[in-house]
Amino acid sequence: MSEGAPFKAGFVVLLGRPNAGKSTLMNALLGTKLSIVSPHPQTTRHKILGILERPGAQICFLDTPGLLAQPGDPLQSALRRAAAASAREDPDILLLLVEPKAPDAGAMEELAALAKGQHAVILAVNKMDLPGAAAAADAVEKAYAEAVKPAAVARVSALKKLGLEALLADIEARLPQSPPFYEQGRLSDRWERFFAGELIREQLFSLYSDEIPHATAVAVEQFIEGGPADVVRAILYVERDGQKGIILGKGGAALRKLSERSRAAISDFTGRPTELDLWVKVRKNWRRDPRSLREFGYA
Ligand SMILES: Nc1nc2c(ncn2[C@@H]2O[C@H](COP(=O)(O)OP(=O)(O)O)[C@@H](O)[C@H]2O)c(=O)[nH]1
Ligand SMILES: [Mg+2]
Repeated sequence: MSEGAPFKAGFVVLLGRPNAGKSTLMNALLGTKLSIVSPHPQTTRHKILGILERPGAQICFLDTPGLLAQPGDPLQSALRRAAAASAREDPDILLLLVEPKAPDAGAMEELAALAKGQHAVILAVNKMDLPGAAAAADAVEKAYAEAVKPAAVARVSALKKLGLEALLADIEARLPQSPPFYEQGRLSDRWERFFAGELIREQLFSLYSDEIPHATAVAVEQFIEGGPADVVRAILYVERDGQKGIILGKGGAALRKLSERSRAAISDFTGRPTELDLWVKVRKNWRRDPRSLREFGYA
């Protein structure tokens, strides 16, 4: 920041198809793992705020669940609506994230419609570390230049942390003058309790086949700080008895592994020793039940 330059602050919504790398990019920009990541679409179920402090600016990123092409159940529809709604809440910048492959006409049309508004639009082509990415990026950028007319284009690799400084400069240049929205040192507007649930979900993605993490909701019932260790108690809600059996595994071995890995991840996140008490319950077809979707914060 040059001497006396006015402070800037604003909101940047990350939008794109599931798996474009939105959560990986937000984490890379923040330098902290705030949003959980997996190779499976629809890992992100909440809008997650990540606050980046720069010498002259506060950049507030909002990671979204991603615009799924064809929602298959009420949970997926709710996630899709939430992602589209963040774009309509008039952020200062809409950061469209795409992969370096032949442009997906459906996605482009949809993003072009959402990009209409007050905000500046930045197109970022992610996964530039992949072979053949440069040629594919040329084609995607050309198509988006016509359909969306972005104010700036960036090529990045969220995974290898390439191109991030240039992207941040593009973002900062387009933020309005404003005092910061959040107090210094804040990383998010959510509490550790929320992230504990997310870290458990991330372990579900890494330890079980696809069906299980998608069919599971995590409710953190208790998060007690202090003492020799924080005490976290969480319930995994699955849709059917069979899924409960899979999560438990033979003699409960699978659940013990899940529990130990989740405990370690939560402890890494908070920087404090943690005890984790995990339970599994069946809530029949919760993904189709509006009350359950509300209860778990998805609608
Ligand atoms: N090769 C490569 N893979 C990436 C990159 N960014 C994300 N990924 C992978 O893409 C998958 C989806 O990432 P995620 O951040 O969960 O995508 P989201 O659904 O858009 O939030 C994960 O397996 C990531 O490791 C990247 O820059 N390069
Ligand atoms: Mg995500």
